[in-house]
Amino acid sequence: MKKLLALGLMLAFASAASADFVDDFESYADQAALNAAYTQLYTVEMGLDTALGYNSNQSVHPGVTANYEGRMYKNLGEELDGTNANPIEFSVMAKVADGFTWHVREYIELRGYEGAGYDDGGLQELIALGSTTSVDTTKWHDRVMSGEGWAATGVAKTTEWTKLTALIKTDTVDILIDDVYDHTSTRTPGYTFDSIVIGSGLSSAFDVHFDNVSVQVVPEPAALALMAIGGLVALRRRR
Ligand SMILES: [Ca+2]
Ligand SMILES: [Ca+2]
Repeated sequence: MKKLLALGLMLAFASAASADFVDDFESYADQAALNAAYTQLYTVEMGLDTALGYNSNQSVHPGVTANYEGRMYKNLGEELDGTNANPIEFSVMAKVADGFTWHVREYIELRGYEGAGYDDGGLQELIALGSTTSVDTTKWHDRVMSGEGWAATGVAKTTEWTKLTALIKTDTVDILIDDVYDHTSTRTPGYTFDSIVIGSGLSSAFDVHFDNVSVQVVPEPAALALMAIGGLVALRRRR
């Protein structure tokens, strides 16, 4: 019975969290391999760093770039929407280069177009996580295009690896820093997401490394508990 219960719980959790997009950048042997997986948008590429990662060996970074450089995208191959019952968890580990000043415009974006992917029809929604220079430059930032726009979080930027998360629900987006709730933006419901963009493509006087980019639909804890109870009831009935 215990084994069956454990199996039931494992199945409940496995089916609950579907990883729609995860990249820890460890699988790329070189820049050419990264470029085969992503579409580089500018001459100066979003670079693969094979000597620095978050608890790992590799990550990506744009370097110190001039205008319109260091930016790449990848289509998700599906349309994802977040709801209150099943939010999209969009997260990244980010680290500003050692010795940085506040002039850092680097971020990653989850985008939704009218069509099936990046630049296919009109841009409907965009959620960004990272660093910009337009609001309180000392803090980590986020952007919800249909909601608050660019906003500063309550957490200061440092050169330590920091987890930035957007929990996208029906008509709100919760922002978390290192898994601690920071604030909530409104958003227009119904727009679905289809692409990931890494790097701003804007001039930035300091470099930022990105690792563990993740987009996945996750049930709320309450929904998870219900699924676990459901699995338990189902197992008991089978006995
Ligand atoms: Ca890594
Ligand atoms: Ca779309």
